[in-house]
Amino acid sequence: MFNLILFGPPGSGKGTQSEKLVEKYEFVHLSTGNLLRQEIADKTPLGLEAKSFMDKGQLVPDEVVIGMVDSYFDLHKDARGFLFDGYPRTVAQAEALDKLLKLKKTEINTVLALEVSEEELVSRLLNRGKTSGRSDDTNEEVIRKRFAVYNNETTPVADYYKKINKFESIKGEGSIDSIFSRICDALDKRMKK
Ligand code: B4P
Repeated sequence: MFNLILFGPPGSGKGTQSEKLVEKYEFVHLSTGNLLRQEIADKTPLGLEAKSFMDKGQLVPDEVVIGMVDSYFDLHKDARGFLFDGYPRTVAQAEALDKLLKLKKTEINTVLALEVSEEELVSRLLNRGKTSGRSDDTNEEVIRKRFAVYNNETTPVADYYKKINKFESIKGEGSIDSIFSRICDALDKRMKK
Protein backbone atom coordinates (compact mmCIF):
# COMPACT_ATOMS: atom_id res chain seq x y z
CA MET A 1 0.00 0.00 0.00
CA PHE A 2 1.31 3.49 -0.87
CA ASN A 3 -0.27 6.46 0.92
CA LEU A 4 0.23 10.05 -0.15
CA ILE A 5 -0.74 13.35 1.48
CA LEU A 6 -1.20 16.29 -0.86
CA PHE A 7 -0.54 19.33 1.31
CA GLY A 8 -0.84 23.07 0.77
CA PRO A 9 -2.79 26.24 1.58
CA PRO A 10 -6.40 26.83 0.48
CA GLY A 11 -6.55 27.16 -3.29
CA SER A 12 -3.10 25.70 -3.90
CA GLY A 13 -4.58 23.13 -6.29
CA LYS A 14 -4.88 20.07 -4.07
CA GLY A 15 -8.33 19.18 -5.41
CA THR A 16 -7.32 19.91 -9.02
CA GLN A 17 -4.17 17.78 -8.90
CA SER A 18 -5.84 15.01 -6.86
CA GLU A 19 -8.29 14.29 -9.68
CA LYS A 20 -5.41 13.74 -12.10
CA LEU A 21 -3.41 11.64 -9.62
CA VAL A 22 -6.38 9.39 -8.90
CA GLU A 23 -6.83 8.77 -12.61
CA LYS A 24 -3.15 7.91 -13.15
CA TYR A 25 -2.28 5.96 -9.97
CA GLU A 26 -5.73 4.63 -8.94
CA PHE A 27 -5.51 5.95 -5.38
CA VAL A 28 -8.66 6.07 -3.27
CA HIS A 29 -9.24 9.83 -2.97
CA LEU A 30 -10.04 11.07 0.52
CA SER A 31 -10.84 14.80 0.39
CA THR A 32 -12.19 16.03 3.73
CA GLY A 33 -13.40 19.22 1.99
CA ASN A 34 -15.48 17.18 -0.49
CA LEU A 35 -16.80 14.87 2.24
CA LEU A 36 -17.85 17.89 4.34
CA ARG A 37 -19.51 19.60 1.36
CA GLN A 38 -21.44 16.37 0.65
CA GLU A 39 -22.65 16.28 4.27
CA ILE A 40 -23.79 19.90 3.86
CA ALA A 41 -25.60 19.12 0.58
CA ASP A 42 -27.33 16.14 2.27
CA LYS A 43 -28.32 18.41 5.20
CA THR A 44 -27.05 15.90 7.80
CA PRO A 45 -26.45 17.02 11.42
CA LEU A 46 -22.69 16.74 10.76
CA GLY A 47 -23.11 18.92 7.64
CA LEU A 48 -25.09 21.57 9.52
CA GLU A 49 -22.41 21.74 12.20
CA ALA A 50 -19.57 21.85 9.64
CA LYS A 51 -21.20 24.64 7.60
CA SER A 52 -21.14 27.08 10.49
CA PHE A 53 -17.34 26.73 10.69
CA MET A 54 -16.60 26.59 6.96
CA ASP A 55 -18.64 29.74 6.19
CA LYS A 56 -16.42 31.66 8.60
CA GLY A 57 -13.17 30.28 7.18
CA GLN A 58 -12.52 28.19 10.31
CA LEU A 59 -11.55 24.55 10.56
CA VAL A 60 -14.25 22.04 11.44
CA PRO A 61 -13.50 20.55 14.93
CA ASP A 62 -10.98 17.70 14.94
CA GLU A 63 -13.31 15.08 16.48
CA VAL A 64 -15.88 15.62 13.71
CA VAL A 65 -13.34 15.31 10.90
CA ILE A 66 -11.43 12.39 12.45
CA GLY A 67 -14.67 10.39 12.91
CA MET A 68 -15.64 11.07 9.30
CA VAL A 69 -12.22 9.92 8.03
CA ASP A 70 -12.38 6.69 10.09
CA SER A 71 -15.78 5.84 8.56
CA TYR A 72 -14.55 6.56 5.03
CA PHE A 73 -11.51 4.38 5.62
CA ASP A 74 -13.71 1.48 6.71
CA LEU A 75 -15.69 1.76 3.49
CA HIS A 76 -12.51 1.17 1.44
CA LYS A 77 -10.92 -1.85 3.07
CA ASP A 78 -9.52 -3.15 -0.23
CA ALA A 79 -7.78 0.08 -1.27
CA ARG A 80 -4.27 -0.25 -2.68
CA GLY A 81 -3.39 3.25 -1.53
CA PHE A 82 -4.96 6.49 -0.33
CA LEU A 83 -4.51 10.04 -1.48
CA PHE A 84 -5.27 12.33 1.47
CA ASP A 85 -6.33 15.75 0.14
CA GLY A 86 -6.82 18.51 2.72
CA TYR A 87 -6.22 16.08 5.59
CA PRO A 88 -4.54 16.25 8.09
CA ARG A 89 -4.93 20.00 8.78
CA THR A 90 -3.91 19.96 12.46
CA VAL A 91 -1.29 18.03 14.44
CA ALA A 92 -4.12 16.23 16.31
CA GLN A 93 -5.44 15.03 12.93
CA ALA A 94 -1.94 13.89 11.88
CA GLU A 95 -1.62 11.88 15.08
CA ALA A 96 -5.08 10.35 14.61
CA LEU A 97 -4.17 9.41 11.04
CA ASP A 98 -0.96 7.72 12.20
CA LYS A 99 -2.94 5.66 14.70
CA LEU A 100 -5.52 4.67 12.12
CA LEU A 101 -2.89 3.63 9.57
CA LYS A 102 -0.97 1.68 12.18
CA LEU A 103 -4.10 -0.31 13.01
CA LYS A 104 -4.34 -1.16 9.31
CA LYS A 105 -0.61 -2.06 9.29
CA THR A 106 0.31 0.70 6.88
CA GLU A 107 1.74 4.28 7.02
CA ILE A 108 2.13 7.59 5.19
CA ASN A 109 4.80 7.18 2.52
CA THR A 110 5.18 10.79 1.44
CA VAL A 111 3.81 14.32 1.84
CA LEU A 112 3.97 16.55 -1.24
CA ALA A 113 3.34 20.23 -0.52
CA LEU A 114 2.19 22.71 -3.19
CA GLU A 115 3.89 26.11 -2.76
CA VAL A 116 1.91 29.10 -4.10
CA SER A 117 2.12 32.83 -3.25
CA GLU A 118 -0.74 34.34 -1.24
CA GLU A 119 -1.71 36.83 -3.98
CA GLU A 120 -2.05 34.02 -6.52
CA LEU A 121 -4.12 32.02 -4.01
CA VAL A 122 -6.55 34.89 -3.35
CA SER A 123 -7.03 35.46 -7.05
CA ARG A 124 -7.66 31.74 -7.73
CA LEU A 125 -10.20 31.45 -4.91
CA LEU A 126 -12.12 34.63 -5.80
CA ASN A 127 -12.20 33.38 -9.37
CA ARG A 128 -13.54 29.98 -8.31
CA GLY A 129 -16.11 31.75 -6.10
CA LYS A 130 -17.70 33.31 -9.21
CA THR A 131 -18.85 29.90 -10.44
CA SER A 132 -18.56 27.33 -7.63
CA GLY A 133 -21.34 28.61 -5.38
CA ARG A 134 -18.93 28.01 -2.45
CA SER A 135 -19.70 30.62 0.18
CA ASP A 136 -16.15 30.37 1.59
CA ASP A 137 -14.72 31.55 -1.77
CA THR A 138 -16.77 34.70 -2.42
CA ASN A 139 -15.62 36.93 0.43
CA GLU A 140 -11.99 38.11 0.53
CA GLU A 141 -12.17 38.54 4.32
CA VAL A 142 -13.13 34.86 4.77
CA ILE A 143 -10.35 33.83 2.36
CA ARG A 144 -7.76 35.82 4.37
CA LYS A 145 -9.12 34.20 7.56
CA ARG A 146 -8.53 30.76 5.99
CA PHE A 147 -4.88 31.69 5.35
CA ALA A 148 -4.46 32.84 8.96
CA VAL A 149 -5.93 29.54 10.16
CA TYR A 150 -3.61 27.68 7.77
CA ASN A 151 -0.56 29.54 9.11
CA ASN A 152 -1.48 28.96 12.75
CA GLU A 153 -2.98 25.47 12.75
CA THR A 154 -1.87 23.68 9.59
CA THR A 155 1.79 24.67 9.06
CA PRO A 156 2.81 22.74 12.22
CA VAL A 157 1.65 19.62 10.33
CA ALA A 158 4.44 20.29 7.80
CA ASP A 159 7.01 20.23 10.65
CA TYR A 160 5.49 16.99 11.91
CA TYR A 161 6.34 15.26 8.61
CA LYS A 162 9.63 17.14 8.05
CA LYS A 163 10.96 15.65 11.28
CA ILE A 164 10.46 12.15 9.90
CA ASN A 165 11.82 13.02 6.46
CA LYS A 166 8.60 12.50 4.55
CA PHE A 167 8.00 16.08 3.40
CA GLU A 168 8.79 17.50 -0.03
CA SER A 169 7.88 20.90 -1.52
CA ILE A 170 6.65 21.26 -5.10
CA LYS A 171 6.36 24.54 -7.02
CA GLY A 172 2.59 24.96 -7.32
CA GLU A 173 2.51 27.84 -9.85
CA GLY A 174 2.39 27.50 -13.62
CA SER A 175 0.11 25.38 -15.80
CA ILE A 176 -1.90 22.56 -14.23
CA ASP A 177 -0.08 20.04 -16.45
CA SER A 178 3.41 21.31 -15.58
CA ILE A 179 2.60 21.07 -11.85
CA PHE A 180 1.16 17.59 -12.38
CA SER A 181 4.35 16.46 -14.06
CA ARG A 182 6.46 17.79 -11.13
CA ILE A 183 4.25 15.89 -8.69
CA CYS A 184 4.48 12.67 -10.73
CA ASP A 185 8.30 12.91 -10.88
CA ALA A 186 8.51 13.28 -7.08
CA LEU A 187 6.01 10.51 -6.53
CA ASP A 188 7.65 8.06 -8.92
CA LYS A 189 10.98 8.55 -7.12
CA ARG A 190 9.37 7.88 -3.73
CA MET A 191 7.55 4.82 -5.04
CA LYS A 192 10.84 3.30 -6.22
CA LYS A 193 12.43 3.66 -2.75
P1 B4P B 1 -10.86 22.15 0.85
O1 B4P B 1 -12.03 21.60 0.17
O2 B4P B 1 -9.80 21.21 1.27
O3 B4P B 1 -10.36 23.16 -0.22
P2 B4P B 1 -9.31 24.27 -0.49
O4 B4P B 1 -8.22 24.22 0.53
O5 B4P B 1 -10.13 25.51 -0.57
O6 B4P B 1 -8.74 24.11 -1.96
P3 B4P B 1 -7.72 23.23 -2.87
O7 B4P B 1 -6.31 23.38 -2.48
O8 B4P B 1 -8.28 21.85 -2.99
O9 B4P B 1 -7.81 24.01 -4.24
P4 B4P B 1 -8.33 23.65 -5.71
O10 B4P B 1 -7.63 22.57 -6.37
O11 B4P B 1 -9.82 23.48 -5.60
O12 B4P B 1 -11.30 22.96 2.20
C1 B4P B 1 -12.45 23.78 2.33
C2 B4P B 1 -12.83 24.02 3.81
O13 B4P B 1 -13.30 22.77 4.41
C3 B4P B 1 -11.71 24.45 4.78
O14 B4P B 1 -11.52 25.86 4.77
C4 B4P B 1 -12.26 23.95 6.16
O15 B4P B 1 -13.22 24.82 6.71
C5 B4P B 1 -12.95 22.65 5.80
N1 B4P B 1 -12.06 21.48 5.97
C6 B4P B 1 -11.60 20.67 4.96
N2 B4P B 1 -10.79 19.70 5.45
C7 B4P B 1 -10.72 19.91 6.80
C8 B4P B 1 -10.02 19.25 7.86
N3 B4P B 1 -9.22 18.21 7.62
N4 B4P B 1 -10.17 19.72 9.13
C9 B4P B 1 -10.97 20.77 9.40
N5 B4P B 1 -11.66 21.44 8.43
C10 B4P B 1 -11.54 21.02 7.14
O16 B4P B 1 -7.98 24.96 -6.51
C11 B4P B 1 -8.51 26.25 -6.21
C12 B4P B 1 -8.81 27.02 -7.50
O17 B4P B 1 -7.61 27.27 -8.22
C13 B4P B 1 -9.72 26.28 -8.47
O18 B4P B 1 -10.65 27.18 -9.01
C14 B4P B 1 -8.79 25.77 -9.56
O19 B4P B 1 -9.41 25.67 -10.81
C15 B4P B 1 -7.71 26.84 -9.56
N6 B4P B 1 -6.38 26.29 -9.95
C16 B4P B 1 -5.85 25.10 -9.55
N7 B4P B 1 -4.62 24.94 -10.09
C17 B4P B 1 -4.34 26.08 -10.79
C18 B4P B 1 -3.23 26.54 -11.58
N8 B4P B 1 -2.12 25.79 -11.74
N9 B4P B 1 -3.27 27.76 -12.15
C19 B4P B 1 -4.40 28.53 -12.00
N10 B4P B 1 -5.51 28.16 -11.30
C20 B4P B 1 -5.47 26.95 -10.70
